[in-house]
Amino acid sequence: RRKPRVAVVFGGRSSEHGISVVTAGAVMSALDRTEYDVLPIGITRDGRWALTADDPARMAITDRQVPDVDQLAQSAGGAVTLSVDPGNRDVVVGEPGAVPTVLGEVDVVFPMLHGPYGEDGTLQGFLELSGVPYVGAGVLASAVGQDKEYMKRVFTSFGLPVGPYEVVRPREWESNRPAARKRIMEFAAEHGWPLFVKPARGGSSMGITKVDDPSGLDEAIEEARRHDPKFLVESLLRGREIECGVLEFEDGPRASVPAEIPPVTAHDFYDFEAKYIDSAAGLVPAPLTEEQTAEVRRLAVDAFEAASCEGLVRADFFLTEDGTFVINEINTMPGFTPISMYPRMWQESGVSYPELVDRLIQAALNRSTGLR
Ligand code: G1L
Repeated sequence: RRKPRVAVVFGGRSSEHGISVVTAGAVMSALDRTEYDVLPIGITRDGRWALTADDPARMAITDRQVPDVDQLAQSAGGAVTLSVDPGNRDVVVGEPGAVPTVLGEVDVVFPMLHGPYGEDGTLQGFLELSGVPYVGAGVLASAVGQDKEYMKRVFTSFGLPVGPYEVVRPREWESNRPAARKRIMEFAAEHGWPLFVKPARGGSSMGITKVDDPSGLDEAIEEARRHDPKFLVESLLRGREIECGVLEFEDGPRASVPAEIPPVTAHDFYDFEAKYIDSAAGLVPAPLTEEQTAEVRRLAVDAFEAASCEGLVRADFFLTEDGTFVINEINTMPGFTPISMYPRMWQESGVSYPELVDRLIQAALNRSTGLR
């Protein structure tokens, strides 16, 4: 029996290029080499694909320097063109213009790219067309997880509690700003200030502004629209921030113990580790009552099912002052270093980091490919 070959795809044209490289290195270190062959495929900051060395040590942060696919690619002989032959899942690499080399079959892809073209369903669609199984969310769940409007619409239609929001589409903003502003002002009159203005798509907290009064609105909208022409307005939800991990087991999705993210302090905000590794500060398990814990775990699995997730998801909630949970968002590609919240919640639930990586690959391999 041949060992399954796992292609780890990382880097990419995103502001989180470095953290993607670090995370891919951690996944590669955790992969049991007696069970799997590993093919590291980096994508440079300008979008070229490169086969890099199987050397996780070089993918770690050293002296506060975040690694980079360009560096890794240089030492591995430079960038190459790379494609997947849909017929037989062969990965083909070649210097531009030269005779391509067939590297052989890839059995499963571990996609580790942040934002557009990585976690929004486009890479997943390419892998579907190529007939290659891949870890994590499919096309639909990835797209839902990337679009805050459709995320809320899906949750609402499945009976999950969401906070108040208003959406402004590009056509409305471009053709009738006064109407859009009026709608936002009515929203503020009903729900109060401050408001949060957020780009509809895109990860992390990029492009999000807290607006305290009407004078800051237009600037916040401009900032959000630099990331996405569609934006959302949300009200401030007072309460505690609770997260829960969901992982697909052989018999279906299960929820981890929940975690609590304490309010951000000025120090944390500028802390290098906190910013780049999405780590540390969370309390695992969250200090909740038994009933609250059961409730948030049930909601997390419901969110996984509502968005048709596969493999894993991290569901983020607010426990509001009246004691009810509201779902804020799901993340189909959560922070995934061993000290990130998702792996920590599973560690505390009895699933180690290497076991997590193994379960995700097994779930991907067990999924049928093609039409389902
Ligand atoms: F493939 C998984 F398991 F679904 C997966 C892929 C990527 C989980 C988590 C991530 N996370 C990342 O790639 C990132 C946080 C480094 C950037 Cl989105």
